[in-house]
Amino acid sequence: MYKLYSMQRSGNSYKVRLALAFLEAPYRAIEVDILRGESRTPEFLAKNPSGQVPLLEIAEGRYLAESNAILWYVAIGTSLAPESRMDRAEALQWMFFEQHALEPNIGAAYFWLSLVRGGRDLQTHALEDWMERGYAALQVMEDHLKSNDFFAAGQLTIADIALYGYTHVANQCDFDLESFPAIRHWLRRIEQQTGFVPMNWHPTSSEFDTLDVAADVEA
Ligand SMILES: N[C@@H](CCC(=O)N[C@@H](CS)C(=O)NCC(=O)O)C(=O)O
Repeated sequence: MYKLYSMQRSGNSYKVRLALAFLEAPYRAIEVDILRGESRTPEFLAKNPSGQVPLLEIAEGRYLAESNAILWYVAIGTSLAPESRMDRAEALQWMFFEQHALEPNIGAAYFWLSLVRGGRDLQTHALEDWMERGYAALQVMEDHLKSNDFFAAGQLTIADIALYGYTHVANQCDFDLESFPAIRHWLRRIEQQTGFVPMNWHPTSSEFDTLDVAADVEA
């Protein structure tokens, strides 16, 4: 069974939890509170030198970082990972877009405005840039979705899951989706897919441990 180090309110972590839910793949979730520095302890850095979640332990001591790499790993061989050369490349195209155009802007705004107390005051200098670039990314997505139901291969794939992670919380960090009707329809389309789980969903308590409990188990 996979072991997933993740934080409940991290969009990057949610992307992986959402894919595992669609795939009905069992896993043990270990909550890592990045706001309390739990991803920067020597123990965690030994697992992922980047000090970030999500992190998937595939087998004893075998770790995979980067949400979109994890999405590919868990989805290969399923309908969530396109098969043809072009469909795969297009899924990757959108997943790179997610990491350079969406996540650094809407993800950053979500982190500082929604998760960090006083974050708005700490980041006033950056907010304007995040808004401008975030809206530009949303416009690119809107234009694609005007004539496509999904981002790649004409069906739900990990490209949609990657983009859903932060787009669905954009309204929680000052972005107004009113003028992006195609995005709003796509969000609802994802939410109607069989197996969808919201960001605040977590596996049952027996499978859901905190970092401390996991440390005890491993000791
Ligand atoms: N490119 C990485 C970004 C991961 C990332 O930024 N994770 C954040 C939470 S959403 C984190 O762990 N931050 C803690 C830190 O950097 O100390 C991915 O897609 O997985």
